[in-house]
Amino acid sequence: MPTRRHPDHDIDADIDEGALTVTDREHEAAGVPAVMVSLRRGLESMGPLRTAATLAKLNQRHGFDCPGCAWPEEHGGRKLAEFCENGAKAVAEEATTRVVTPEFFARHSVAELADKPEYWLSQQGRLTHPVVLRPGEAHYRPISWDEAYRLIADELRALDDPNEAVFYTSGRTSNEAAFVYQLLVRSFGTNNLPDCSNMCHESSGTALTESIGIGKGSVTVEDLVLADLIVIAGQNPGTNHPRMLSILEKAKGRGAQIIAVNPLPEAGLMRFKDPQKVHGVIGDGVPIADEFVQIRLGGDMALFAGLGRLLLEADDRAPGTVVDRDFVAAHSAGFADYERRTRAVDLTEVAEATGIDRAQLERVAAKMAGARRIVVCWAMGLTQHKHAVPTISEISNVLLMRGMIGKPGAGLCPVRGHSNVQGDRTMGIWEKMPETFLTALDDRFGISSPRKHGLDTVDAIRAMRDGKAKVFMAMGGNFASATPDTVVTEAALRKCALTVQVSTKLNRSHLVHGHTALILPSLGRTDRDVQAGGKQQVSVEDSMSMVHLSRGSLHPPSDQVRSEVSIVCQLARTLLGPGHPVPWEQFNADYDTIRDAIAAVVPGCADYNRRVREPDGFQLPHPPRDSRDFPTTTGKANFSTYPIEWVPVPSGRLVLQTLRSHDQYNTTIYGLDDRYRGVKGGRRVVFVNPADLEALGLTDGDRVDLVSEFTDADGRTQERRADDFAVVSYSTPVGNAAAYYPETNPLVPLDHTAAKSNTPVSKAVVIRLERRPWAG
Ligand SMILES: Nc1nc2c(c(=O)[nH]1)N[C@H]1C(S)=C(S)[C@@H](COP(=O)(O)OP(=O)(O)OC[C@H]3O[C@@H](n4cnc5c(=O)[nH]c(N)nc54)[C@H](O)[C@@H]3O)O[C@H]1N2
Ligand SMILES: Nc1nc2c(c(=O)[nH]1)N[C@H]1C(S)=C(S)[C@@H](COP(=O)(O)OP(=O)(O)OC[C@H]3O[C@@H](n4cnc5c(=O)[nH]c(N)nc54)[C@H](O)[C@@H]3O)O[C@H]1N2
Ligand SMILES: [Mo]
Repeated sequence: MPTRRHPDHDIDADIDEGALTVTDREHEAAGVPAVMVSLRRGLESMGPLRTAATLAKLNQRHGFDCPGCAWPEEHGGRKLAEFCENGAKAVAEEATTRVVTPEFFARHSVAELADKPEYWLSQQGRLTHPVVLRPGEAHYRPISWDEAYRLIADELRALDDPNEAVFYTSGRTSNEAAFVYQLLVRSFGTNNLPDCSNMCHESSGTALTESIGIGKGSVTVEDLVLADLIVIAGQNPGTNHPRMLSILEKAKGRGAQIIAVNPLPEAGLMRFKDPQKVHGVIGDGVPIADEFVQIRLGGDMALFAGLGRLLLEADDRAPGTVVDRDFVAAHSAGFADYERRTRAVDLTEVAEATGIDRAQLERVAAKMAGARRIVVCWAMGLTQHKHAVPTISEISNVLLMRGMIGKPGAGLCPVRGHSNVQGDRTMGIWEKMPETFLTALDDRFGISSPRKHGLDTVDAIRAMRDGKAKVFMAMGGNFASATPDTVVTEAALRKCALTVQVSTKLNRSHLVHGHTALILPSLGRTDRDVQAGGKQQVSVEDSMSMVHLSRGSLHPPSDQVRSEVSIVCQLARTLLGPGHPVPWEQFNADYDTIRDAIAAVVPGCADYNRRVREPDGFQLPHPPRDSRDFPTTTGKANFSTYPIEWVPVPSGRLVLQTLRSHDQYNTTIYGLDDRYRGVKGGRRVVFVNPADLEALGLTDGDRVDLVSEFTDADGRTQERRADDFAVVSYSTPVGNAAAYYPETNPLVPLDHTAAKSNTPVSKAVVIRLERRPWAG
């Protein structure tokens, strides 16, 4: 078994942004370069033995679930290599043999580390020991686990009210860890459980709960393969869900049409070479999209409303062929209002909002009218807008009208981000879990969970900013970098009495800290997890509600690294005392006992221990998908009639979307290249339409500062800055720009959030470009 190596000196990631080069963007995704990149990354971080051992177990029945995205595995015969380039990178990042030890913290002060870019921090390796930063000190120093638990417990007990503590979760936490974590937090007395989902698919959950009664997607992988029309809106699968591409190719092989709705011609949407097939490795690849709808940022609600009108008109011409009258009558509510509103949609406004010409709109409508099985997929391009909830409801409207829910090959497919973000919600990580869940929890354990709703991510930042929350604990993630309005958020975190980060790797949130700060190193998905009761396994839920086991097998970075379950259970024992009714010690020793509790509390999880051990796990119930039952307020699927909103571009300004490069996992930066978009050696770039550049008197390569402009509730204009970006002329709609997250998070105003879901509006920030004074 190869052991972790202690580097002679810290890994100096090449962070020279001066080396930036921009070439033509690539027109296709994957193929040979993708295989080579994944192998190279593996070899660099893990060496040959570990690379072979990990990649062979990735997403296999007896292996571990990929810590990358939440895309499901295919049932039945899994391919030997059920992974993708970016999954392999995610694994290499976690299984790296580089380590961040107490000596590392002795060498580097917090102030020094706070000056390093996120990329450098990402590359230092795995955390090996619990460390503490005490008030007034310059360095993190080792602390024993028991002392760390006591410190947290003391700070929590010193609060005037449990609601002064905030407990964040990122989406990699297993079901078992999530379940015990929310149980600890509710036993302590608060529902302050914000999570990354608040910034991610919250808008999808909110919209789908209103329209179909459950906030999860209604399709399986098999449905995608059976579909004859797949719409992919606001999602970049070639980078963020690469395993989805082979499913799309399969669907295409059966004759499916694919429509891509995106401001950018993303490589994975245009052409695809399957690296796992010989024909994918040579040749030109498979064209993915039959129709590329290059939509303006935020134009999707108008698009789907316009399509709704054209579909109603198509039905007038051939009654009963487009509108599924039986479905509408038996299963839906609100169709008459929807029909009235939608017939009056102004198609000129649709053209202005979307930037799509009438001919293309009619072509897309004809495809939607003619298809018998439609799936619509989406991700952050739809959820991170002011009008995200109405936009997703509008998609629902169109599918409901066509009766495309609860039948094979059709449905709604929000494509989730983090590998277990959906499972964490199922397990109770939510600031407003329903009463039925809380009652079941209380009944099982004899506790009394608080009923007052907790804080979500944006409200948690406000509470810390205003001194109303004083202890911040994070189960994974990188709160300081991932959240909006970096300057405000960092100041808020610095006001806390205590910040606690349970992490696998070093990140900025360790350096933006409260008066006292703790870093608690945890096992990741790939690590072996041995407790008093023997070797443990955990379970996760994918984007399509499949729950299955994951078993890590690698030697952990040090014997001082603990599992998330263990950290929660030991903290709970210290905080809640020996008389507490939850069997924390038993939970810690044997995760089967946690799964028994999950079976008793979480809907759809009966007999969890047995079912999760079936070869492909089991699927959680989804009433609309399974039986066309809609657990909404009306008991039917609800049509909605929100007023149509879109995002005009103020004159002389641009609307900016913040997105991922091909070489990052959220705030973890793998490298400085965005191969598919032709950017190499740098991340501070802003993609702008050539016509806008001309109008602004700028040329390719000019250096600019990005200044965001936001009008607050009092009508005042606020400005925020992110300095020194190179301009790249790019195929994006006129008036719409793009730049990478998290470098652009300082530009996203805290109060600019989606109606109803409170998700930060990361895909429509009004900016102006200011030429840097010394640039040519
Ligand atoms: N390798 C890798 N995989 C990942 C991640 C990662 O960082 N790296 N992150 C994971 C997470 S947490 C998530 S949530 C997902 C994110 O997956 P994506 O949602 O694909 O991520 P983004 O990079 O934000 O890309 C948004 C896409 O939507 C488009 N878009 C932006 N605004 C609009 C709009 O108004 N309308 C339309 N129609 N399109 C728009 C953009 O051009 C871009 O193609 O990926 C997950 N998987
Ligand atoms: N501007 C802008 N902002 C955004 C977005 C955007 O598109 N634009 N996207 C938003 C979205 S969709 C999301 S999901 C959030 C992501 O927000 P987060 O989930 O908070 O951020 P990540 O970068 O995924 O977190 C990375 C850190 O998680 C830790 N980690 C990794 N694996 C594990 C594990 O197994 N256990 C533990 N305990 N820790 C682990 C590592 O220490 C690593 O440094 O960002 C959001 N922010
Ligand atoms: Mo996400």
